[in-house]
Amino acid sequence: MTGAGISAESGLATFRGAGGLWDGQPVERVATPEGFAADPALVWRFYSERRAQAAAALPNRAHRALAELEARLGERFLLATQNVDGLHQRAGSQRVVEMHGSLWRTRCSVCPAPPVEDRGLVEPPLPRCARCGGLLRPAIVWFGELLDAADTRRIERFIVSSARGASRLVFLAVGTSGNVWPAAGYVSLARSAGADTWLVNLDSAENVGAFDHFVQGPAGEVLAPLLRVENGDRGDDPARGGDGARGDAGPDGPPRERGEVTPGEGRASYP
Ligand code: BV8
Ligand code: ZN
Repeated sequence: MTGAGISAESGLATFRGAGGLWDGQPVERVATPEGFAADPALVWRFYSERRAQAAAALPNRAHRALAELEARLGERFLLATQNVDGLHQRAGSQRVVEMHGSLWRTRCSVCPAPPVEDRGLVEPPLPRCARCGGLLRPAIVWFGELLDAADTRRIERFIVSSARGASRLVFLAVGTSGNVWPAAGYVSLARSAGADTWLVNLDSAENVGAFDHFVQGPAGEVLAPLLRVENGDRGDDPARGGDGARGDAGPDGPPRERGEVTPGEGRASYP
């Protein structure tokens, strides 16, 4: 499960905090259906700027680490992202669920015409649907809107079915503050399914208490070594729950990673 933090080292702003996306624009004006109804030009300007920024960005080491992990685990891996920037796919990830939609798709705000690929920077006059003449909008899940049921079903099925599998499920969240639902709730579903839960994040998170392990630091620096993707040795690799890491882990879980904090136990700073 990834959030805006994994794209920070690619130069894309996160949402919260100083200089965050919500810093410039009040979320309800640009990321809600009501905001779009009130001022569609403002919303299209906001998303066109994000398209321009994302097009100019490159996937970073953390994106690549997850793509490499997928290459190793195949069907035993699923990446659910809150990000709409498409950098995971550009890093080579294929088993990706874009729970909040994508910057690179546009759909009709009125009729159920299927979304279309669209990389355009939109200015007035705003584009309209060829089928019903309704205003087109970014195919993004805004606040107050339901996620696509097929996406939530795919994530939930992966968690539940993995719990029945031979090897232990590992739930890894990277670069997310755990503020937005239902994304913030999947760690608890995974825990209840017996998962070993890890958070890799620059700061603590709203739902940090739901994680067995918190590795604090920039994802671009800590994720690849943690996943041992680059050098492929099987050391204490949380992604190999049930073998490798789990097999030789003591009762208090896998050996501590540098910068790892077990929630509730003081803060370790990442060197
Ligand atoms: C829905 C698309 C049914 C737009 C987005 C339960 C409780 C409370 C509220 C709710 C609830 N259930 C539903 C709600 C309402 C709402 C919600 O969650 N509100 C929150 C704000 C309280 N949820 C919804 O509306 C969802 N729909 O539930 O429908 C319904 C409907 C009505 C009423 C009830 C139910 C739809 C949510 C999806 C909205 N769309 N994105 C766009 O992108 O423009 S959400 C958007 O914001 C992102 O996609 C992402 O999900 C979220 C931002 O969070 P993060 O990605 O975590 O980013 P953030 O900046 O917060 O944090 C970044 C982290 O990275 C930081 O912690 C930082 O430390 C770290 N970091 C920074 N740099 C690095 C790093 N980490 C590692 N390395 C680094 N280098
Ligand atoms: Zn239409």
